[in-house]
Amino acid sequence: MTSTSTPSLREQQHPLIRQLADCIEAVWHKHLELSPYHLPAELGYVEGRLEGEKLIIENRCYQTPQFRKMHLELARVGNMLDILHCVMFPRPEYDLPMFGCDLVGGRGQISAAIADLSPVHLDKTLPTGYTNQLSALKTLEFSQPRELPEWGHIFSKFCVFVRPSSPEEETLFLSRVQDFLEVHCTQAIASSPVSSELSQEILAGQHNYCTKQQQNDKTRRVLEKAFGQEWADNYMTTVLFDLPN
Ligand code: BLA
Repeated sequence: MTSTSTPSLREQQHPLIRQLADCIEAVWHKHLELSPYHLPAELGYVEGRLEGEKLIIENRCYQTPQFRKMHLELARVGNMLDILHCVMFPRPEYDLPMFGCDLVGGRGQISAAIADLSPVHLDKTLPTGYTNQLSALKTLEFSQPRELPEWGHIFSKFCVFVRPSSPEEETLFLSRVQDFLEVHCTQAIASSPVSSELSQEILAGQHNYCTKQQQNDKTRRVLEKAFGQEWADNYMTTVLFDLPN
């Protein structure tokens, strides 16, 4: 098959992944002034093999005045594993949380759906505007909530981590991510740069977030099996969770 006749990865993925990818990009385009962000050249589109199955990774990456890097990644391993990964890294001159989202599924079922606006302050507070708007959202009930791993204390009390067990729960998750993104984008464009002292603290908070995310053994294992240990480590530390300077 030639590349022109290959349908995009998104069209082959689980419907929730497709819808969430479309939703993320729609909210970004609606509120933000996007410029391209260039990933290390050879890492925009990647193919490897995992247990005989083809692993495909497709990246889209932007930046804006408030965000250093906005990364949306879609990945698929044969017909076994479908993944959406998204992180928005604010520029440390702005007092903004980290938006992160991960959807992992296979064989028609999403097993892990997580989304959060994660604090970058030691006391785990979010900016007041965020706390007010997020507290006003309805508390959601899912029939299969999931337990955070040990490194998961980086997430806020608004974090949603579930195994969605019905189309209704999938829709509920999708609309909550949309709420997070609407809050995040409108708060971000209304925010002003902070003092360099505060900006140092924010930078340290972002470092901590990335360092903890790099400890996700489940992500690391998939990448190591397909591409080897060195490649996986490089990818996790330069593409998925690179530390800002
Ligand atoms: C879980 N992430 C997982 C799982 C896999 C991946 C296979 C296990 C699924 C399950 O337990 O049902 C794999 N995720 C990947 C891969 C990529 C990816 C290969 O993004 C990229 C190519 N992870 C994130 C972000 C968050 C996140 C931004 O990338 C949160 C904001 C969270 N993923 C996250 C958490 C788990 C997970 C908390 C569960 C980890 C655990 O239970 O130990």
